[in-house]
Amino acid sequence: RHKFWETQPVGQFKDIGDTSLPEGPIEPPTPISEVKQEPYNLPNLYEWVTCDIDSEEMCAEVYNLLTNNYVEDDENMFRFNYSKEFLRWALRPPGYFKSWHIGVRVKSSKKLVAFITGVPARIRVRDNVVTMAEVNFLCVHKKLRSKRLAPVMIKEVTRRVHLENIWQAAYTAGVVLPTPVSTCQYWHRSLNPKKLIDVGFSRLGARMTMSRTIKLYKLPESTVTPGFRKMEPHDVPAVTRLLREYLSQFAIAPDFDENDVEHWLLPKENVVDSFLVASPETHEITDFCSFYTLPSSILGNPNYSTLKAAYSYYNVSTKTPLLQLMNDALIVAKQKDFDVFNALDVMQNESFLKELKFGPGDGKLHYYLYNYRIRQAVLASELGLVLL
Ligand code: MYA
Ligand code: JJ1
Repeated sequence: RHKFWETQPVGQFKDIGDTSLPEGPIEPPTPISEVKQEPYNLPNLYEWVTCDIDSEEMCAEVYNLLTNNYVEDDENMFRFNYSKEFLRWALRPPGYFKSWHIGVRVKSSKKLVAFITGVPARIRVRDNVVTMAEVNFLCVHKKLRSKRLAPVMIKEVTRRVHLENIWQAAYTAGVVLPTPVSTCQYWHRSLNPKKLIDVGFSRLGARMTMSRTIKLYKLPESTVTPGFRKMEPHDVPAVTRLLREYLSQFAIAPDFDENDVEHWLLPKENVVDSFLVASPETHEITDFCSFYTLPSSILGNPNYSTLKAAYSYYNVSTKTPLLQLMNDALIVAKQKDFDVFNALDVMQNESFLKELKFGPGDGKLHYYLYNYRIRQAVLASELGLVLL
């Protein structure tokens, strides 16, 4: 069934329920000198390229490939449209390796036709902090699909990760592969219901009119929590402490230090937004919320070309109820003109989704680990990890 994945060190379907298998690495590391030193062979017309995402020209090529060929919904109405600034952010975290930003070109025309990336991350799985690659942005041009290019790309990124003495990876996908460590549901909160309905992202509910729908999703003009403000650079140490403590309760979560928090959570215009609650008296930071900006192209609509979506990222509540904190996040997202606020049912998100009028989407997201066995799939609510 899975000619490629059956050959890889990942949990296999046949092993589900086998409690004799130990949790942890599936195969041991090998000496770096034994890692294949040359790239895998591509079909003759193609060549590998290491993408310099700092270069405006290269970044534009990657952006164009993804804009035209990356992930779509099941009815091909929307396609993720990661911005160049977002790609630069996603691909250059602390300690990143340029060699993990891998493209494939047509030799003759130099056209970029495929892409895959890794970035390093420390991820805690229960009690063990493991250095991993987070693999993302796997994309093969539409005209080159089903030619088994993806397995070569995955093997090549694996080889380059091994060369850095890293032996595990984490990744997410909308498709079922051997074998998910967890499966999450997407939820959507309408901010601009008229546009969402006009473009086919959502539908008028039964016995609902447009004006009743608009009223249903109305939000206050401004946030309600005293001390709610944008995160600033001087907040990095306090946010790191708050987030580390919060994430410690989940089975799988990133092990963020201050450098990671500075990179992943300090606000970056049109890329990531972060807010916190500072006690008006003590200035103590008690709560935190964040979301990232990922628009989708609207395919074939005469009136609209882009859906502006915010995606829930990391949220921590210790004093402000999570429901109120997230309602404030919705209010700022609305102020910033987002059309929809998306969230997965990870961490404690279930506690606010229904009450804040999110509805379940038609998409699921499966989480995977490479070369790390989990005895039993974890619940979405035990996941403390959000990939981009
Ligand atoms: S998830 C986002 C993936 N991208 C898209 O969905 C964009 C639109 N689609 C495409 O560009 C193509 O359809 C892709 C497949 C490139 C996805 N993850 O070349 P093929 C397996 C893993 O003939 P194509 C993301 O970016 C498939 O089961 N495997 O197929 C995370 C089959 O294998 P098997 C996938 O359609 C990526 C084989 O590929 C995926 O032309 C994490 C078919 O190859 C998928 N999303 O191309 C990658 N889709 O026969 C793994 C299909 O066995 C990283 N396949 O079933 C692993 C860790 C590596 C590092 C390890 C370090 C230690
Ligand atoms: O966005 C998604 N679905 C939308 C649009 C559906 C359009 C028709 N297929 C959706 N809308 C309903 C919203 C409605 C609002 C009011 C309340 C009730 C709900 O369901 C889905 C997620 O649900 N997105 C996708 O399918 C995109 C792909 C998701 C998997 C991506 C994995 C790749 C990432 C790897 O890093």
